[in-house]
Amino acid sequence: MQLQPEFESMSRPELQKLQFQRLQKLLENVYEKVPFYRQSFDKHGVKPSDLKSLQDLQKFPFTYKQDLRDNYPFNLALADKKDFVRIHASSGTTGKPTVMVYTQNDLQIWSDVMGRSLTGAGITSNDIVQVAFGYGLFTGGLGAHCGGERINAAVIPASGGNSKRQITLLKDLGVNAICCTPSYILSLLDTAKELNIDIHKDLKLRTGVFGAEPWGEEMRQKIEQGFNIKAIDIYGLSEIIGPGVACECREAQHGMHVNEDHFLIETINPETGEVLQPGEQGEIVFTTISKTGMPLIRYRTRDITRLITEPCACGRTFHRMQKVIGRSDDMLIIRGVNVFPTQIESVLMQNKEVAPHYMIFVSTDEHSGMDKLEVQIELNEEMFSDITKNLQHLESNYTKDIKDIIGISCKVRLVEKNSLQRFEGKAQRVIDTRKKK
Ligand code: DLL
Repeated sequence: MQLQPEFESMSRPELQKLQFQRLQKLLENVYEKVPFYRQSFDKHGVKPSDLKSLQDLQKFPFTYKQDLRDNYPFNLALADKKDFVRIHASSGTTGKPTVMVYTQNDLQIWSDVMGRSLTGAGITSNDIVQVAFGYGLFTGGLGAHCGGERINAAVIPASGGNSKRQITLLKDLGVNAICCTPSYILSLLDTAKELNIDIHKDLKLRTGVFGAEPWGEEMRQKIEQGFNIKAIDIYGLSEIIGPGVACECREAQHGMHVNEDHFLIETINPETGEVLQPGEQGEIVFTTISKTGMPLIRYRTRDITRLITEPCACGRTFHRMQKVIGRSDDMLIIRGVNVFPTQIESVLMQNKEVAPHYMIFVSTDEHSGMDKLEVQIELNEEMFSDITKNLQHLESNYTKDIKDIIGISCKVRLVEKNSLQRFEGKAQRVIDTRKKK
């Protein structure tokens, strides 16, 4: 099902025409009204009139997170302050937060793309949707909320946390769909077990829409089996609009359709900046072509994935992005080898005795000065009670499996159920205490 088939199933030539018109207007507007873009284009020797086709976007300079920081809080805005109607911010680990402003037009776009995403996930006006993303400066809560209302679903603004109450709401109100981070739904699964909830009898959940952090296919299986639902991946970032930049369809669950009438997507080689062919893995870059608050030109997301341009069974013509492997800045370089935490996760999730909770510790070995990697894994209840199984044997199996995938050895430590931290929002599974070299 599609909310706006007139856009979602547009022919590619029609879509490209629309994209070109919007892009041309945007470049002219930002060049005229935002000093940062005028300077940046001038420095690069390009003018809006150099855009003769969509391909020509490549001639324009990138925008980085640092540019948002340097222009804190509103210097990148295109709109006048009187036209701002919402402000979100991302905290960021270092320095100033980045601030995003929305006009009425932008909130409408956001509701539309979130409404499309929830519709594509199979949610309708007959459904009750529990939004367990955090509400606040983070865009997850309000984004999913407005999308749910856009499609006339009944929205419960539960926000994150208070897991027992979340389960009570799911059960008592007969909730059909939930939106939260994949790590939080796993934590809710534990709570449901603790409360002796019979997932099949007590709950009416059929859909989960999960995002805001990377999660692999194996994690999807654990969630789908655990809750007996379809688990749909949704992607977005505050700078571009929030959740709803791209979302999987229920039919295929294979790649997230990018709302290309609003967001132009490119994949680039993160080192050279060169634009890659569809299918090649690289960093995702977005240009927002219809926002009026704080539009961004060729924004470097740092997210690594690849584009799928083949037609999809659902009939949408928007290209898809594959599940995100991770952020280039989350990539660990351990003893010179590039490691994405999702690679380790994929090994762990393939094993039925592993509860879906793990932590990755990277440190410096005191004696050798070399990088040391330790993965702590929680075993599930059945496994722990099965004392006949040899834990050491399991540890060495996991060590070998992880080495097979990432190419370096690590220490695996199996830990007791409920001993690892749980997350209500985005998980932080990597603790890196290495001294900076
Ligand atoms: O996480 C917006 C969002 C909320 C998306 C709810 C989906 C659901 P930020 O806090 O600005 O915004 O973080 C954006 O999160 O650049 C990715 O690295 C990561 N991310 C978001 N969605 C996914 C996903 C929100 N489905 C950053 N898979 C992005 C992998 C994701 N990573």
